Amino acid sequence: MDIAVITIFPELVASVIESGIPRKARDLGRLRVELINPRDFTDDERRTVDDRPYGGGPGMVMKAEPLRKAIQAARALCPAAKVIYLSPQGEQLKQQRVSALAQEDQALILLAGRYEGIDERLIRAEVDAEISIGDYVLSGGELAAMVVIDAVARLLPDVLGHAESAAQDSFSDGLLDCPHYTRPEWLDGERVPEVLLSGNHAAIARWRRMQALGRTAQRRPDLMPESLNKDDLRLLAEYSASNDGIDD
Ligand code: 9WO
Repeated sequence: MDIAVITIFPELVASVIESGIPRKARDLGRLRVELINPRDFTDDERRTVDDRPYGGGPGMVMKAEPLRKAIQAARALCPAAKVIYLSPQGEQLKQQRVSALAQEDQALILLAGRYEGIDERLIRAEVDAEISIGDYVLSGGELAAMVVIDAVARLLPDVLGHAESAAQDSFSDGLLDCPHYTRPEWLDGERVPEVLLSGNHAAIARWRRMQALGRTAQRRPDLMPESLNKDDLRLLAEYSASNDGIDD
């Protein structure tokens, strides 16, 4: 999958592909990330990419022309790419959208704004979609672009080993994850749940599903499926009745 990121801080975005899963995806040839700096498409000595907002007010606005030229350069590297602007005004990113982006395998051009934003006429002319990673304002779109790169990279073929992809499946249905434990068996007077020491894989899978359902109902009821099958309803009832139970 080809991703071009348009940013005046390429060194910030470069860090996301220097380690971890995105690095593995790149090394496997499953991910290519190009970094394009709009300052390289300016024609003044100061490499100016911003200017004062019409109508006055605080902050500066990113000029259209350097961004337009940067997008053109990105399109030359990533033909038929989808242009995504990372902004607080965008559609909130969810795992389903990440899966769709990874499965479509359409090249992406991620536009990371700075200052107070981008000239609206550039957005209208060049942007296909706006994505937000949450309801807060950052210093720029770069961290959001890195989130998209990391989340998509994990879903590219061969990137996650079988064990990890199995774990991936455990909450790919939108539930929160179950709790995890590792050695030592006792920590601060608390022992690892007995079932996890039993070696009974069916019982372990059942316990993990119960924990995922119970924690989701407790912490993020908005993520709960509209209807649960008989087995899940029973697990949820067991969770509620246990000491991990759901507060009424
Ligand atoms: C800057 C500013 C300065 C003075 C007064 C008001 C202001 N608003 C902003 C602003 O919103 N800057 C944004 C910085 C413009 C678009 C790029 N930036 C950004 C993207 N901040 N946060 C995001 C973002 C992207 C995706 N998901 C969440 C947040």
